[in-house]
Amino acid sequence: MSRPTALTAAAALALGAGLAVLPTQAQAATVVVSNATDLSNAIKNATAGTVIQVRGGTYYPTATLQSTANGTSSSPVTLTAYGSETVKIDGSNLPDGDWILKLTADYWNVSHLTFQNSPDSAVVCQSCTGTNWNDVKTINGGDSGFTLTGDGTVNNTVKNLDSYGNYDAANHGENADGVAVKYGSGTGNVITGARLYNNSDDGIDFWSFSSPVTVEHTWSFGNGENRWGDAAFAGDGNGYKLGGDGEVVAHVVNNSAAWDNAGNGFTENSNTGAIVINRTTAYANGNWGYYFATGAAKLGRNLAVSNGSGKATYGSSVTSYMNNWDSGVATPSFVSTDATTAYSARASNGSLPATTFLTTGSTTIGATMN
Ligand SMILES: [Ca+2]
Ligand SMILES: [Ca+2]
Repeated sequence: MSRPTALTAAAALALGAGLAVLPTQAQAATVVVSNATDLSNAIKNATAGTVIQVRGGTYYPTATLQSTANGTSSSPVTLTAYGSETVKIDGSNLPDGDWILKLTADYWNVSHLTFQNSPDSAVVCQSCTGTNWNDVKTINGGDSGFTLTGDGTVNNTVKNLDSYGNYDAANHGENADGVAVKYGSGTGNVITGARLYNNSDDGIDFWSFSSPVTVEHTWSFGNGENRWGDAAFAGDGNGYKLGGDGEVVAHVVNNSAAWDNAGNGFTENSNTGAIVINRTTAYANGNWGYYFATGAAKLGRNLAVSNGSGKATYGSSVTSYMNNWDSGVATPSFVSTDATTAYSARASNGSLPATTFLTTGSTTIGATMN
């Protein structure tokens, strides 16, 4: 009493038992891979419901891992580490200009993977709908760490991303951001729980993206500093660059922080839309804490301290209320200005590490740093 299996079917064929045609075998629902070739094939050949589990180790693909295979909302494609094993996918053997992972696909869940040393961007999701990224790292690459781009970029969630050390040498650091949501459109995209730091250009950049993106529980720090000895360094170093290229978009940033960025903590970057910035903290950035000179941003309950150019500068169309630069609003003291714990390992559930850095205990103003 055994069910037919692929093995018995193949054995029957070998025995000439009359099976003229074997049906095309769909990729098994769960695929465990342990080398770069199998990883590449599994990604390329995925179908709705495929679960790709990557064994621990460091993988060196020689071509971009890519797929155009869609999952569905009820049967997504899953790409994740096997068990609790540590998986690094390293771009060191890729040709110049290549990305490590490119999806032009819908309904993928990607988690617990590190993408490092890419010649160009590490991860690019192009015109993706319904993808979920959880506990992914994009580090030390040659352009932006994590990118959403293209029209039809809808309902994607990037949760607990660490993106750092990215630097585009060819352009002297001008372009490599921690997260880039650029050149496209589509609603429902959320970035939450991210640490975006020590990238050559900006922490977050929404250049030429024409639909609102939501950011929350995110830390953007140390971006735009020349850490590469580049004599012609051109990184901008904004913590949150919330627009550009003439798009008018009401992006939203809640409960997030920017510190030690070379440029502004938070900036509209000429986006004249009604950007909402609520309960954030800008500390020790090189230029302004908040720079909203031309648009109609709504700035509420934000805290700016020790920024090089000052707390905030904004035009007459901006709504500013209950920020520590508004009249009658006190500046609470920080419990700690030592950022060391901000670099600590994440909690076991992937959330930001516990810290007192930049906390104040206030229930009315500034980021809560969690
Ligand atoms: Ca730039
Ligand atoms: Ca940028």
